Formats: sequence, C-alpha cells, structure tokens
Amino acid sequence: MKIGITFGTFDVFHFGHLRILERSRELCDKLVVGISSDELNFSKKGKLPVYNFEERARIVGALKVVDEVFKEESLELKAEYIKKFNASVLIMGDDWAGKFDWVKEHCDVEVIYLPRTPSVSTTAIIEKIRS
Ligand code: C2G
Repeated sequence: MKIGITFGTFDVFHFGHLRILERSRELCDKLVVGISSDELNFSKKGKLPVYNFEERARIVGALKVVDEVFKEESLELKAEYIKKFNASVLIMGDDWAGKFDWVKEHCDVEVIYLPRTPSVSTTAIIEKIRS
C-alpha cells in the first residue's frame, strides 16, 4: 500500500485546501495529513490561526480523502514524520516548491509539488468578509 503524507495549517478551510487533499489522495492509497500546531503557526506567521488546532484537525480528519491526521510540531521534523508513518510520497503545494527536497537525503521518499488552486486563500477570505 502506497502511503502519502502532506502538511498544512488548513485554517478557515476552503476549496484550495480540499483540492490539494483530493489530488494528494489520487497519488496514494492512504493519505496522512500533518496539521500544524497553533504554536508552529504562530512562529511561522506571527499570528494564531482563526480556528484552533483541534478544530482544524477535526475538519480535515472528517474528509473522506483523508485517512489520518496528526499534529505537526516543527517544519524540521518532516523526515521523522515520513518515517513514522512509512510514507513513500510527500505532497505539497508549489508555494513550497523545492523547500522540502532535503527530506530525500534522510528517507526513501518521492517529493511532489502540486500547483496551488488559483485565486483562493484564507487571507483573501478574511479580507473579503472584513470589507
Ligand atoms: N493550497 C493550495 N491552493 C490554495 C491554497 C493552499 O493548493 N489556493 C495548499 C498549500 O499549497 C498547502 C496546503 O494547501 O500545500 C495547505 O495550505 P496552508 O494551510 O496555507 O499551509 P501552510 O501554512 O503553508 O503550512 O509543513 C508545511 C506547513 O505546515 C504548510
């Protein structure tokens, strides 16, 4: 069985999030998703997500294309997570293109960057609601 892994915050879940998860699942038989912790998000973006970790993990975990979710505590732990879940393919959106190629030095994994869904983002949704 081919296990795929992907990572993200998935805050204010939207169509772009759904599409990356659907496309990731097409590349494997089991999809495991690392949801970034509130603390990791704060350190990456300088702000807390709108939805907390438990809410984000519950939403993503409820999707039929997602088989398992776990908490991503650090961007540097990718190789450990890949080994832990026995994943043979790491899938990310192409806003991360090249950024996680280093994991190939630590484990036997293929790294695939899929094109982002255009014109949709959590930030744009928040701005739209605000205005
Ligand atoms: N995404 C997409 N199209 C969009 C928006 C997002 O394909 N319009 C993808 C991103 O490329 C990413 C995933 O959806 O692969 C999750 O996006 P974010 O929640 O923004 O995740 P991010 O904060 O980039 O966290 O270890 C990596 C990080 O945890 C990724």
